Amino acid sequence: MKQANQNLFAALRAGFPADLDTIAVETADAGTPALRYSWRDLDRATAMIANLLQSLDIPDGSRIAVQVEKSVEAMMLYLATLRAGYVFLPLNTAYRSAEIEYFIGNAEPAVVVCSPQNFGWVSQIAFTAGTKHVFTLGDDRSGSLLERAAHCSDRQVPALRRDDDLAAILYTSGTTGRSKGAMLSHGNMRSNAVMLKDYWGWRKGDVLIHALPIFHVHGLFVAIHAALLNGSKMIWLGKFDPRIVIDRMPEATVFMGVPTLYVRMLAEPALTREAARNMRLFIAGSAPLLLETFTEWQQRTGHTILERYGMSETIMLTSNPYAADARFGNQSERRGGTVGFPLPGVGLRVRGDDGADLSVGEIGGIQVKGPNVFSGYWRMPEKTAEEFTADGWFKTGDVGKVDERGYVTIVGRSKDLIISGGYNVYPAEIEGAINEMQGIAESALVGVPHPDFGEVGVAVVIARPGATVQPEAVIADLKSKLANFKIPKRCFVVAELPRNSMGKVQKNLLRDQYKTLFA
Ligand code: MLC
Ligand code: AMP
Repeated sequence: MKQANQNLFAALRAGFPADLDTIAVETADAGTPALRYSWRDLDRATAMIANLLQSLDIPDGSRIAVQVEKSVEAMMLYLATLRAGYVFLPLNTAYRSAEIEYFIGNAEPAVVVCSPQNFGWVSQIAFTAGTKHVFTLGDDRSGSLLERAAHCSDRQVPALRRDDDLAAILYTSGTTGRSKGAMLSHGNMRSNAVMLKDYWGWRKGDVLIHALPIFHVHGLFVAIHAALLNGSKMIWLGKFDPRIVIDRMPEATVFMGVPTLYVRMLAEPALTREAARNMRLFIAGSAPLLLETFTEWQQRTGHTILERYGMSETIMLTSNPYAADARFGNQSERRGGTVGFPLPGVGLRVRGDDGADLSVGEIGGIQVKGPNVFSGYWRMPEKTAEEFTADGWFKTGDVGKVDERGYVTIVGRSKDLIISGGYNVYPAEIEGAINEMQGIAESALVGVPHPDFGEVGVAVVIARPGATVQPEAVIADLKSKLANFKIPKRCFVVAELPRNSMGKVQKNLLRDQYKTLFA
Protein backbone atom coordinates (compact mmCIF):
# COMPACT_ATOMS: atom_id res chain seq x y z
CA MET A 1 0.00 0.00 0.00
CA LYS A 2 1.27 3.50 -0.83
CA GLN A 3 2.25 5.42 2.32
CA ALA A 4 0.60 8.83 2.81
CA ASN A 5 3.08 11.71 2.66
CA GLN A 6 3.65 12.97 6.21
CA ASN A 7 5.51 16.06 5.01
CA LEU A 8 4.30 18.98 7.14
CA PHE A 9 4.03 21.14 4.03
CA ALA A 10 1.50 18.71 2.53
CA ALA A 11 -0.68 19.10 5.64
CA LEU A 12 -0.42 22.91 5.55
CA ARG A 13 -1.15 22.94 1.80
CA ALA A 14 -4.28 20.85 2.40
CA GLY A 15 -5.58 23.71 4.55
CA PHE A 16 -5.44 26.25 1.70
CA PRO A 17 -8.95 27.32 0.65
CA ALA A 18 -10.52 26.00 -2.56
CA ASP A 19 -10.37 29.45 -4.13
CA LEU A 20 -6.63 29.98 -4.44
CA ASP A 21 -7.12 33.50 -5.74
CA THR A 22 -8.28 34.91 -2.42
CA ILE A 23 -5.79 36.80 -0.24
CA ALA A 24 -3.54 34.72 2.00
CA VAL A 25 -1.21 37.42 3.31
CA GLU A 26 -1.43 41.21 3.31
CA THR A 27 1.52 43.25 4.53
CA ALA A 28 0.96 46.14 6.95
CA ASP A 29 4.05 48.23 7.56
CA ALA A 30 4.37 51.92 8.29
CA GLY A 31 5.21 53.98 5.22
CA THR A 32 5.12 51.12 2.69
CA PRO A 33 2.23 50.28 0.39
CA ALA A 34 0.52 47.00 1.25
CA LEU A 35 1.48 43.90 -0.72
CA ARG A 36 -1.13 41.21 -1.20
CA TYR A 37 -0.27 37.56 -1.80
CA SER A 38 -2.90 35.05 -2.88
CA TRP A 39 -2.90 31.40 -1.84
CA ARG A 40 -1.89 30.65 -5.42
CA ASP A 41 1.13 32.96 -4.98
CA LEU A 42 2.15 31.00 -1.86
CA ASP A 43 1.72 27.72 -3.68
CA ARG A 44 3.65 28.75 -6.79
CA ALA A 45 6.47 30.63 -5.08
CA THR A 46 7.12 27.84 -2.58
CA ALA A 47 7.20 25.38 -5.49
CA MET A 48 9.76 27.52 -7.32
CA ILE A 49 12.03 27.90 -4.29
CA ALA A 50 11.66 24.18 -3.48
CA ASN A 51 12.64 23.36 -7.07
CA LEU A 52 15.67 25.63 -6.77
CA LEU A 53 16.78 23.88 -3.57
CA GLN A 54 16.26 20.46 -5.14
CA SER A 55 18.24 21.47 -8.24
CA LEU A 56 21.32 22.06 -6.06
CA ASP A 57 21.83 18.34 -5.73
CA ILE A 58 22.41 18.48 -1.98
CA PRO A 59 22.04 15.35 0.14
CA ASP A 60 18.88 14.31 1.95
CA GLY A 61 18.70 15.84 5.42
CA SER A 62 20.64 18.95 4.34
CA ARG A 63 20.25 21.96 6.60
CA ILE A 64 19.15 25.27 5.08
CA ALA A 65 20.35 28.00 7.47
CA VAL A 66 18.53 31.30 7.16
CA GLN A 67 19.31 34.69 8.70
CA VAL A 68 17.12 37.23 6.92
CA GLU A 69 14.81 40.10 7.86
CA LYS A 70 11.16 39.17 8.24
CA SER A 71 9.24 39.15 4.96
CA VAL A 72 6.55 37.06 3.29
CA GLU A 73 9.28 35.64 1.04
CA ALA A 74 11.23 34.55 4.12
CA MET A 75 8.15 32.60 5.24
CA MET A 76 7.94 31.13 1.72
CA LEU A 77 11.55 30.00 2.05
CA TYR A 78 10.63 28.15 5.25
CA LEU A 79 7.67 26.48 3.54
CA ALA A 80 9.75 25.67 0.46
CA THR A 81 12.39 24.00 2.62
CA LEU A 82 9.73 21.73 4.13
CA ARG A 83 8.26 21.14 0.70
CA ALA A 84 11.63 20.11 -0.73
CA GLY A 85 12.20 17.86 2.29
CA TYR A 86 15.21 19.66 3.76
CA VAL A 87 15.80 20.89 7.30
CA PHE A 88 15.09 24.54 8.15
CA LEU A 89 17.47 26.32 10.51
CA PRO A 90 16.26 29.82 11.37
CA LEU A 91 18.65 32.32 12.95
CA ASN A 92 17.80 35.49 14.86
CA THR A 93 18.69 38.56 12.80
CA ALA A 94 20.35 40.08 15.87
CA TYR A 95 23.11 37.43 15.93
CA ARG A 96 26.61 38.75 15.26
CA SER A 97 29.48 37.06 13.45
CA ALA A 98 30.85 34.96 16.34
CA GLU A 99 27.36 33.62 17.04
CA ILE A 100 26.70 32.85 13.34
CA GLU A 101 30.10 31.21 13.05
CA TYR A 102 29.18 28.82 15.84
CA PHE A 103 25.77 27.88 14.38
CA ILE A 104 27.11 27.34 10.87
CA GLY A 105 30.11 25.41 12.14
CA ASN A 106 27.91 23.21 14.29
CA ALA A 107 25.06 22.58 11.84
CA GLU A 108 27.15 22.41 8.65
CA PRO A 109 24.34 23.66 6.42
CA ALA A 110 24.43 22.87 2.71
CA VAL A 111 22.76 26.20 1.98
CA VAL A 112 22.94 29.53 3.78
CA VAL A 113 20.55 32.39 3.00
CA CYS A 114 21.39 35.83 4.40
CA SER A 115 20.44 39.49 3.95
CA PRO A 116 22.11 41.12 0.93
CA GLN A 117 23.92 43.62 3.19
CA ASN A 118 25.46 40.77 5.23
CA PHE A 119 26.63 38.69 2.27
CA GLY A 120 30.30 39.65 2.73
CA TRP A 121 30.82 38.38 6.25
CA VAL A 122 28.20 35.63 6.29
CA SER A 123 29.44 34.05 3.04
CA GLN A 124 32.99 34.13 4.34
CA ILE A 125 31.94 32.19 7.44
CA ALA A 126 29.81 29.80 5.39
CA PHE A 127 32.38 29.03 2.70
CA THR A 128 35.05 28.51 5.36
CA ALA A 129 32.74 26.01 7.08
CA GLY A 130 32.28 24.11 3.80
CA THR A 131 28.85 25.41 2.76
CA LYS A 132 28.61 25.31 -1.04
CA HIS A 133 25.65 27.60 -1.64
CA VAL A 134 25.05 31.07 -0.18
CA PHE A 135 22.03 33.04 -1.41
CA THR A 136 20.71 36.44 -0.41
CA LEU A 137 17.17 37.53 0.36
CA GLY A 138 16.21 41.10 1.25
CA ASP A 139 12.96 42.18 2.88
CA ASP A 140 12.14 44.02 -0.38
CA ARG A 141 12.23 40.84 -2.52
CA SER A 142 15.79 41.58 -3.63
CA GLY A 143 18.63 39.07 -3.69
CA SER A 144 19.91 36.02 -5.50
CA LEU A 145 17.47 33.51 -4.00
CA LEU A 146 14.42 34.86 -5.79
CA GLU A 147 16.43 35.72 -8.92
CA ARG A 148 17.48 32.09 -9.21
CA ALA A 149 14.06 30.70 -8.20
CA ALA A 150 12.42 32.79 -10.94
CA HIS A 151 13.89 30.36 -13.48
CA CYS A 152 12.39 27.30 -11.78
CA SER A 153 9.07 25.60 -12.45
CA ASP A 154 6.10 26.64 -10.30
CA ARG A 155 4.94 23.05 -9.95
CA GLN A 156 6.44 20.66 -7.47
CA VAL A 157 5.33 17.52 -5.67
CA PRO A 158 6.21 17.77 -1.94
CA ALA A 159 9.05 15.42 -1.03
CA LEU A 160 7.91 12.21 0.61
CA ARG A 161 8.65 12.45 4.33
CA ARG A 162 7.78 10.30 7.33
CA ASP A 163 6.63 11.58 10.70
CA ASP A 164 10.02 11.16 12.32
CA ASP A 165 12.02 12.79 9.52
CA LEU A 166 13.77 15.96 10.60
CA ALA A 167 12.06 19.21 9.55
CA ALA A 168 13.80 21.94 11.57
CA ILE A 169 16.61 22.62 13.99
CA LEU A 170 16.15 25.41 16.52
CA TYR A 171 19.19 26.51 18.45
CA THR A 172 18.53 27.11 22.10
CA SER A 173 21.25 28.03 24.53
CA GLY A 174 22.40 25.72 27.25
CA THR A 175 22.92 26.56 30.90
CA THR A 176 26.60 25.91 30.38
CA GLY A 177 28.61 26.11 27.22
CA ARG A 178 27.27 26.49 23.72
CA SER A 179 23.86 26.46 22.13
CA LYS A 180 22.21 23.17 21.33
CA GLY A 181 20.17 22.49 18.20
CA ALA A 182 16.77 21.05 19.11
CA MET A 183 15.73 18.65 16.34
CA LEU A 184 12.03 18.81 15.45
CA SER A 185 10.42 16.37 13.06
CA HIS A 186 7.54 16.75 10.60
CA GLY A 187 5.45 14.71 13.04
CA ASN A 188 6.36 16.86 16.07
CA MET A 189 5.21 19.98 14.28
CA ARG A 190 2.17 18.60 12.47
CA SER A 191 0.69 16.91 15.54
CA ASN A 192 1.07 20.12 17.58
CA ALA A 193 -0.37 22.36 14.86
CA VAL A 194 -3.39 20.16 14.13
CA MET A 195 -4.18 19.85 17.84
CA LEU A 196 -3.85 23.63 18.46
CA LYS A 197 -6.10 24.47 15.52
CA ASP A 198 -8.79 22.46 17.23
CA TYR A 199 -8.04 23.47 20.85
CA TRP A 200 -8.05 27.19 20.06
CA GLY A 201 -11.24 26.88 18.03
CA TRP A 202 -9.90 28.13 14.69
CA ARG A 203 -12.81 28.65 12.35
CA LYS A 204 -13.71 29.81 8.89
CA GLY A 205 -13.19 33.52 8.46
CA ASP A 206 -10.49 33.85 11.12
CA VAL A 207 -7.82 36.44 10.31
CA LEU A 208 -4.48 36.46 12.17
CA ILE A 209 -2.39 39.54 12.88
CA HIS A 210 1.19 38.30 12.59
CA ALA A 211 3.59 40.68 14.34
CA LEU A 212 6.25 38.34 15.78
CA PRO A 213 9.69 37.53 14.42
CA ILE A 214 9.83 34.34 12.33
CA PHE A 215 12.98 32.73 13.67
CA HIS A 216 11.50 31.20 16.84
CA VAL A 217 8.74 28.75 17.70
CA HIS A 218 6.11 31.38 18.48
CA GLY A 219 6.08 33.37 15.23
CA LEU A 220 7.39 30.69 12.87
CA PHE A 221 5.48 27.61 13.95
CA VAL A 222 2.59 28.39 16.28
CA ALA A 223 1.30 31.41 14.38
CA ILE A 224 2.02 30.45 10.77
CA HIS A 225 1.02 26.79 10.99
CA ALA A 226 -2.35 27.59 12.54
CA ALA A 227 -3.21 30.24 9.96
CA LEU A 228 -2.18 28.08 6.99
CA LEU A 229 -3.88 24.92 8.29
CA ASN A 230 -7.05 26.92 8.73
CA GLY A 231 -6.78 28.68 5.37
CA SER A 232 -6.81 31.97 7.28
CA LYS A 233 -5.56 35.28 5.98
CA MET A 234 -2.62 36.87 7.78
CA ILE A 235 -2.12 40.60 8.28
CA TRP A 236 1.66 40.64 8.23
CA LEU A 237 3.87 43.16 10.07
CA GLY A 238 7.58 43.10 9.28
CA LYS A 239 8.18 44.70 12.67
CA PHE A 240 5.83 44.94 15.64
CA ASP A 241 4.17 48.34 15.88
CA PRO A 242 1.45 48.67 18.55
CA ARG A 243 -0.45 51.32 16.62
CA ILE A 244 -0.62 49.30 13.41
CA VAL A 245 -1.80 46.22 15.29
CA ILE A 246 -4.57 48.18 17.03
CA ASP A 247 -5.48 49.90 13.79
CA ARG A 248 -5.90 46.56 12.00
CA MET A 249 -7.79 44.77 14.79
CA PRO A 250 -11.25 45.48 13.37
CA GLU A 251 -10.36 43.33 10.32
CA ALA A 252 -8.86 40.52 12.37
CA THR A 253 -9.92 37.86 14.86
CA VAL A 254 -6.73 36.35 16.34
CA PHE A 255 -3.52 37.87 17.73
CA MET A 256 -0.48 36.14 19.23
CA GLY A 257 2.22 37.95 21.16
CA VAL A 258 4.86 37.83 23.86
CA PRO A 259 3.91 39.82 27.01
CA THR A 260 5.97 42.88 25.93
CA LEU A 261 3.69 43.30 22.91
CA TYR A 262 0.63 43.44 25.19
CA VAL A 263 2.36 45.90 27.54
CA ARG A 264 3.20 48.19 24.62
CA MET A 265 -0.35 48.06 23.22
CA LEU A 266 -1.77 48.91 26.64
CA ALA A 267 0.29 52.12 26.51
CA GLU A 268 -1.73 53.21 23.43
CA PRO A 269 -4.92 55.20 24.09
CA ALA A 270 -6.33 53.74 20.83
CA LEU A 271 -6.63 50.35 22.51
CA THR A 272 -10.31 50.19 23.38
CA ARG A 273 -13.23 47.77 23.42
CA GLU A 274 -14.32 49.29 20.14
CA ALA A 275 -10.93 48.60 18.51
CA ALA A 276 -11.02 44.98 19.69
CA ARG A 277 -14.70 44.42 18.94
CA ASN A 278 -14.21 41.83 16.19
CA MET A 279 -11.36 39.98 17.86
CA ARG A 280 -12.04 36.41 18.96
CA LEU A 281 -8.80 35.47 20.68
CA PHE A 282 -5.67 37.04 22.16
CA ILE A 283 -2.92 34.53 22.93
CA ALA A 284 0.21 35.23 25.00
CA GLY A 285 3.28 33.18 25.74
CA SER A 286 7.08 32.73 25.55
CA ALA A 287 7.50 34.55 28.89
CA PRO A 288 5.40 35.01 32.02
CA LEU A 289 2.41 37.31 31.54
CA LEU A 290 2.04 39.52 34.61
CA LEU A 291 -1.32 39.31 36.32
CA GLU A 292 -1.58 43.10 36.08
CA THR A 293 -1.22 42.95 32.26
CA PHE A 294 -3.82 40.16 32.11
CA THR A 295 -6.27 42.19 34.24
CA GLU A 296 -5.65 45.52 32.55
CA TRP A 297 -6.20 43.94 29.14
CA GLN A 298 -9.50 42.51 30.34
CA GLN A 299 -10.62 45.93 31.59
CA ARG A 300 -9.54 47.84 28.50
CA THR A 301 -10.71 45.46 25.77
CA GLY A 302 -13.26 43.16 27.40
CA HIS A 303 -11.12 40.19 26.23
CA THR A 304 -9.40 37.64 28.45
CA ILE A 305 -5.92 36.82 27.21
CA LEU A 306 -5.31 33.09 26.78
CA GLU A 307 -1.86 32.29 28.16
CA ARG A 308 -0.04 29.19 27.00
CA TYR A 309 3.40 27.70 27.62
CA GLY A 310 5.91 26.08 25.29
CA MET A 311 9.55 25.62 24.35
CA SER A 312 11.78 25.24 21.31
CA GLU A 313 12.21 21.57 22.20
CA THR A 314 8.50 20.84 22.48
CA ILE A 315 6.50 23.53 20.67
CA MET A 316 3.29 24.05 22.72
CA LEU A 317 2.81 22.18 26.00
CA THR A 318 -0.01 23.74 27.98
CA SER A 319 -2.78 26.23 27.33
CA ASN A 320 -5.57 27.91 29.16
CA PRO A 321 -8.85 26.67 27.70
CA TYR A 322 -10.46 28.41 24.75
CA ALA A 323 -13.75 26.63 25.37
CA ALA A 324 -14.97 24.01 27.86
CA ASP A 325 -12.35 21.30 28.33
CA ALA A 326 -14.10 18.02 29.12
CA ARG A 327 -10.86 16.52 30.45
CA PHE A 328 -10.88 19.05 33.27
CA GLY A 329 -14.52 19.08 34.35
CA ASN A 330 -15.58 21.30 31.45
CA GLN A 331 -13.56 24.17 32.84
CA SER A 332 -13.46 27.07 30.40
CA GLU A 333 -12.00 29.77 32.62
CA ARG A 334 -8.73 31.38 31.51
CA ARG A 335 -6.89 31.95 34.72
CA GLY A 336 -4.31 34.73 34.84
CA GLY A 337 -0.99 33.72 36.35
CA THR A 338 -1.42 30.12 35.15
CA VAL A 339 -0.48 28.54 31.84
CA GLY A 340 -3.59 26.36 31.80
CA PHE A 341 -3.87 22.63 31.17
CA PRO A 342 -1.52 20.17 29.49
CA LEU A 343 -2.65 20.19 25.84
CA PRO A 344 -4.42 17.09 24.49
CA GLY A 345 -1.82 14.37 23.93
CA VAL A 346 0.79 16.06 26.13
CA GLY A 347 1.80 14.29 29.35
CA LEU A 348 2.98 16.61 32.13
CA ARG A 349 4.25 15.67 35.58
CA VAL A 350 5.98 17.51 38.41
CA ARG A 351 8.96 15.85 40.05
CA GLY A 352 11.03 16.64 43.13
CA ASP A 353 14.82 16.92 43.11
CA ASP A 354 14.98 13.26 44.12
CA GLY A 355 12.82 12.26 41.15
CA ALA A 356 9.74 11.55 43.28
CA ASP A 357 6.33 12.32 41.79
CA LEU A 358 4.83 15.34 43.59
CA SER A 359 1.20 15.75 44.48
CA VAL A 360 -1.27 18.55 43.81
CA GLY A 361 0.08 21.97 44.69
CA GLU A 362 3.65 20.83 45.35
CA ILE A 363 6.43 22.68 43.54
CA GLY A 364 8.99 20.80 41.45
CA GLY A 365 10.56 20.29 38.02
CA ILE A 366 8.14 20.09 35.09
CA GLN A 367 8.62 17.05 32.86
CA VAL A 368 6.76 16.39 29.63
CA LYS A 369 6.08 13.72 27.04
CA GLY A 370 4.13 13.61 23.80
CA PRO A 371 4.17 13.51 19.99
CA ASN A 372 5.34 17.15 20.03
CA VAL A 373 8.51 16.51 22.05
CA PHE A 374 11.77 16.71 20.06
CA SER A 375 14.00 13.71 19.50
CA GLY A 376 17.21 15.27 20.82
CA TYR A 377 19.94 17.86 20.34
CA TRP A 378 21.81 17.93 17.05
CA ARG A 379 24.99 15.86 17.37
CA MET A 380 24.90 16.02 21.19
CA PRO A 381 23.84 12.57 22.42
CA GLU A 382 25.20 13.17 25.93
CA LYS A 383 23.31 16.45 26.35
CA THR A 384 20.19 14.74 25.03
CA ALA A 385 20.58 11.89 27.51
CA GLU A 386 21.00 14.38 30.38
CA GLU A 387 17.75 16.16 29.55
CA PHE A 388 15.56 13.05 29.42
CA THR A 389 14.63 10.81 32.35
CA ALA A 390 15.25 7.05 32.18
CA ASP A 391 11.55 6.54 31.41
CA GLY A 392 11.62 8.98 28.48
CA TRP A 393 10.25 12.26 29.91
CA PHE A 394 11.87 15.56 28.88
CA LYS A 395 13.04 17.76 31.75
CA THR A 396 11.92 21.27 30.79
CA GLY A 397 14.07 23.11 33.36
CA ASP A 398 10.93 25.01 34.38
CA VAL A 399 9.70 24.79 37.94
CA GLY A 400 5.99 24.70 38.64
CA LYS A 401 2.96 23.09 40.19
CA VAL A 402 -0.43 21.72 39.19
CA ASP A 403 -3.53 22.66 41.21
CA GLU A 404 -6.49 20.46 42.10
CA ARG A 405 -8.37 21.57 38.97
CA GLY A 406 -5.46 20.72 36.66
CA TYR A 407 -4.13 24.25 36.01
CA VAL A 408 -0.35 24.45 35.67
CA THR A 409 1.52 27.40 37.16
CA ILE A 410 5.16 28.14 36.41
CA VAL A 411 6.86 29.55 39.47
CA GLY A 412 10.47 29.72 38.30
CA ARG A 413 13.24 27.95 36.43
CA SER A 414 15.94 25.57 37.55
CA LYS A 415 17.95 26.62 34.48
CA ASP A 416 19.85 29.88 34.84
CA LEU A 417 17.95 31.78 32.16
CA ILE A 418 16.68 35.33 31.70
CA ILE A 419 13.72 35.87 29.38
CA SER A 420 13.78 39.40 28.07
CA GLY A 421 10.97 40.56 25.78
CA GLY A 422 10.42 36.91 24.86
CA TYR A 423 14.07 36.25 23.95
CA ASN A 424 16.21 33.91 26.03
CA VAL A 425 19.46 35.17 27.48
CA TYR A 426 21.76 32.62 29.11
CA PRO A 427 23.88 34.28 31.82
CA ALA A 428 26.70 31.75 31.34
CA GLU A 429 27.26 33.04 27.80
CA ILE A 430 27.35 36.72 28.80
CA GLU A 431 29.47 36.07 31.89
CA GLY A 432 31.92 34.13 29.71
CA ALA A 433 32.23 37.08 27.33
CA ILE A 434 32.73 39.55 30.22
CA ASN A 435 35.29 37.35 31.97
CA GLU A 436 37.43 37.35 28.82
CA MET A 437 37.74 41.16 28.96
CA GLN A 438 40.93 42.69 30.19
CA GLY A 439 40.93 43.74 33.81
CA ILE A 440 37.93 41.60 34.80
CA ALA A 441 38.29 39.01 37.53
CA GLU A 442 34.73 37.71 37.62
CA SER A 443 31.14 38.55 36.74
CA ALA A 444 27.55 37.56 37.37
CA LEU A 445 24.53 38.33 35.21
CA VAL A 446 21.13 38.38 36.88
CA GLY A 447 17.63 39.07 35.63
CA VAL A 448 15.63 41.86 37.24
CA PRO A 449 12.04 43.02 36.62
CA HIS A 450 11.57 45.52 33.79
CA PRO A 451 8.33 47.29 32.88
CA ASP A 452 8.72 46.80 29.11
CA PHE A 453 10.74 43.62 28.61
CA GLY A 454 9.43 41.81 31.71
CA GLU A 455 12.95 40.96 32.76
CA VAL A 456 16.37 42.33 31.72
CA GLY A 457 19.95 41.40 32.47
CA VAL A 458 22.12 43.34 34.91
CA ALA A 459 25.86 42.59 35.01
CA VAL A 460 27.78 42.74 38.27
CA VAL A 461 31.56 42.58 37.81
CA ILE A 462 34.70 42.49 39.89
CA ALA A 463 37.89 44.08 38.58
CA ARG A 464 41.27 42.38 38.86
CA PRO A 465 43.50 43.84 41.59
CA GLY A 466 44.97 47.10 40.35
CA ALA A 467 42.71 47.29 37.27
CA THR A 468 40.12 49.99 36.68
CA VAL A 469 36.96 48.86 34.88
CA GLN A 470 34.39 51.25 33.44
CA PRO A 471 30.86 49.81 33.25
CA GLU A 472 30.27 51.62 29.92
CA ALA A 473 33.33 49.91 28.45
CA VAL A 474 32.00 46.49 29.47
CA ILE A 475 28.68 47.21 27.75
CA ALA A 476 30.38 48.61 24.64
CA ASP A 477 32.63 45.56 24.35
CA LEU A 478 29.65 43.20 24.65
CA LYS A 479 27.76 45.17 21.99
CA SER A 480 30.56 44.50 19.53
CA LYS A 481 30.27 40.74 20.05
CA LEU A 482 26.76 39.69 20.95
CA ALA A 483 23.19 40.04 19.70
CA ASN A 484 21.66 43.29 21.00
CA PHE A 485 18.95 41.68 23.16
CA LYS A 486 21.67 39.87 25.16
CA ILE A 487 23.37 43.10 26.25
CA PRO A 488 22.86 43.84 29.96
CA LYS A 489 20.85 47.02 30.45
CA ARG A 490 23.15 48.04 33.32
CA CYS A 491 26.57 47.10 34.62
CA PHE A 492 27.95 47.58 38.14
CA VAL A 493 31.56 47.22 39.25
CA VAL A 494 31.67 45.96 42.85
CA ALA A 495 34.33 44.88 45.33
CA GLU A 496 32.92 41.40 45.90
CA LEU A 497 30.07 39.08 44.99
CA PRO A 498 27.89 37.45 47.67
CA ARG A 499 28.78 33.77 48.08
CA ASN A 500 27.44 30.81 49.99
CA SER A 501 29.57 28.52 52.15
CA MET A 502 30.49 26.48 49.05
CA GLY A 503 31.86 29.63 47.39
CA LYS A 504 29.03 29.75 44.82
CA VAL A 505 27.76 33.21 43.84
CA GLN A 506 24.36 33.82 45.42
CA LYS A 507 22.47 35.23 42.46
CA ASN A 508 19.25 35.40 44.47
CA LEU A 509 20.85 38.06 46.68
CA LEU A 510 22.01 40.05 43.66
CA ARG A 511 18.54 39.81 42.11
CA ASP A 512 17.09 41.09 45.33
CA GLN A 513 19.60 43.93 45.55
CA TYR A 514 18.86 45.21 42.03
CA LYS A 515 15.16 44.30 41.76
CA THR A 516 13.89 47.89 41.88
CA LEU A 517 16.42 49.27 39.41
CA PHE A 518 13.81 49.73 36.67
CA ALA A 519 10.72 49.98 38.86
C1 MLC B 1 15.06 44.67 21.58
N1 MLC B 1 15.86 45.09 22.57
C2 MLC B 1 15.76 44.24 23.59
C3 MLC B 1 14.85 43.26 23.17
N2 MLC B 1 14.43 43.55 21.92
N3 MLC B 1 16.34 44.21 24.79
C4 MLC B 1 16.02 43.20 25.60
N4 MLC B 1 15.15 42.22 25.26
C5 MLC B 1 14.55 42.24 24.06
N5 MLC B 1 13.69 41.29 23.71
C6 MLC B 1 16.69 46.29 22.62
C7 MLC B 1 17.67 46.37 21.51
O1 MLC B 1 18.85 45.76 21.92
C8 MLC B 1 17.83 47.86 21.33
O2 MLC B 1 18.70 48.34 22.30
C9 MLC B 1 16.47 48.39 21.65
O3 MLC B 1 15.83 47.40 22.44
C10 MLC B 1 15.62 48.63 20.40
O4 MLC B 1 15.76 47.53 19.53
P1 MLC B 1 14.61 47.13 18.50
O5 MLC B 1 15.03 45.95 17.72
O6 MLC B 1 14.12 48.34 17.80
O7 MLC B 1 13.50 46.65 19.51
P2 MLC B 1 12.02 46.38 19.26
O8 MLC B 1 11.72 46.27 17.81
O9 MLC B 1 11.24 47.34 20.07
O10 MLC B 1 11.89 44.88 19.84
C11 MLC B 1 11.23 44.59 20.98
C12 MLC B 1 10.32 43.39 20.73
C13 MLC B 1 11.23 42.22 20.26
C14 MLC B 1 9.64 43.05 22.01
C15 MLC B 1 9.31 43.71 19.65
O11 MLC B 1 12.19 41.94 21.25
C16 MLC B 1 10.45 40.99 19.91
O12 MLC B 1 9.91 40.86 18.80
N6 MLC B 1 10.32 40.02 20.82
C17 MLC B 1 9.61 38.78 20.57
C18 MLC B 1 10.51 37.60 20.78
C19 MLC B 1 9.84 36.29 20.36
O13 MLC B 1 9.20 36.16 19.35
N7 MLC B 1 9.97 35.25 21.21
C20 MLC B 1 9.42 33.96 20.97
C21 MLC B 1 10.43 32.89 21.36
S1 MLC B 1 9.70 31.28 21.18
P3 MLC B 1 19.83 49.39 21.96
O14 MLC B 1 20.52 49.62 23.27
O15 MLC B 1 20.69 48.70 20.93
O16 MLC B 1 19.10 50.58 21.43
C22 MLC B 1 9.51 30.68 22.77
C23 MLC B 1 8.71 29.47 22.95
C24 MLC B 1 7.30 29.86 23.27
O17 MLC B 1 9.93 31.28 23.68
O18 MLC B 1 6.74 29.42 24.28
O19 MLC B 1 6.76 30.64 22.49
P1 AMP C 1 12.67 28.88 24.24
O1 AMP C 1 13.84 28.05 24.62
O2 AMP C 1 13.00 30.16 23.58
O3 AMP C 1 11.75 28.09 23.45
O4 AMP C 1 11.97 29.30 25.60
C1 AMP C 1 11.22 28.39 26.33
C2 AMP C 1 11.04 28.87 27.73
O5 AMP C 1 10.20 30.02 27.76
C3 AMP C 1 10.32 27.87 28.60
O6 AMP C 1 11.17 26.84 29.06
C4 AMP C 1 9.79 28.75 29.70
O7 AMP C 1 10.80 28.99 30.67
C5 AMP C 1 9.48 30.04 28.98
N1 AMP C 1 8.04 30.22 28.71
C6 AMP C 1 7.36 29.99 27.58
N2 AMP C 1 6.06 30.30 27.75
C7 AMP C 1 5.91 30.73 29.01
C8 AMP C 1 4.83 31.22 29.79
N3 AMP C 1 3.61 31.34 29.31
N4 AMP C 1 5.08 31.57 31.09
C9 AMP C 1 6.31 31.47 31.61
N5 AMP C 1 7.38 31.04 30.93
C10 AMP C 1 7.19 30.67 29.64
